[in-house]
Amino acid sequence: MEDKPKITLYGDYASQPTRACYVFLKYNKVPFEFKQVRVTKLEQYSPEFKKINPNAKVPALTDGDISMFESHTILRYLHESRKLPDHWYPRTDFRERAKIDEYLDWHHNGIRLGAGGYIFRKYMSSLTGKPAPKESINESLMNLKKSFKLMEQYWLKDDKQKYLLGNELTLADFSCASEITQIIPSNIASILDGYPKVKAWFQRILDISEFNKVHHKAIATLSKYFQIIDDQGNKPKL
Ligand SMILES: N[C@@H](CCC(=O)N[C@@H](CS)C(=O)NCC(=O)O)C(=O)O
Repeated sequence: MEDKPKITLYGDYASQPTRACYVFLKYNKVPFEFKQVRVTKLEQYSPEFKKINPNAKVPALTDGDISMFESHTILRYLHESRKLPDHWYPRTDFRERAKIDEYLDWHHNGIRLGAGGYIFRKYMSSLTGKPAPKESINESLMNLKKSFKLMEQYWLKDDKQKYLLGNELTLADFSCASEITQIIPSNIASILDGYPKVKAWFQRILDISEFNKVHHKAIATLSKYFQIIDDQGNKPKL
């Protein structure tokens, strides 16, 4: 067997894009080492980590003498360098690949803007000493609804389709579902009831054991922290 250099994934279980890369490695049985960089402890700003990722964000990855950041870059690199099955990100069918890229590019200013934005503003911003104003929390909620609506009408419009881009898993599924996980322990978990296709698709991903193990732990941990903040505020109207 070819001797590959050892992969190290740097990240935090509380980070959505870290979880996407972590689960992808686990699901595909790629050996790797995980080094925790705890964002709540601002470890992403340590000089050692900034040598790996000067952008000071998780996740980051090293593989022998190459290092990289941005979860979608990491996923694509792992797929190609470890020769993982084609369905994740087709090598020859550039049309299918374009549809996956379309999702991956939309992700950052789509679902992440809404879901990540809501959780950061509602729950995490107080950690920075500057809690977000109510209007900006509501703005994230609007973005989240817009994203869920698009998912229902576009990627998940066909009821017979199991995953975002068809009946096989692609990079888009793990990336998107990792972002949605954090909604479950939050005060807006019931928002998914209004988007039944998203809810059913998300449940299908959550039922994948490698995904479930990691995300179940994240939901439990976030839930304890979110509860403390929720006890101090009101439930928003959905
Ligand atoms: N687009 C990046 C997002 C990376 C990112 O924003 N990571 C967050 C955690 S989820 C982080 O490290 N935040 C720390 C900071 O901004 O200081 C990706 O997909 O990897």
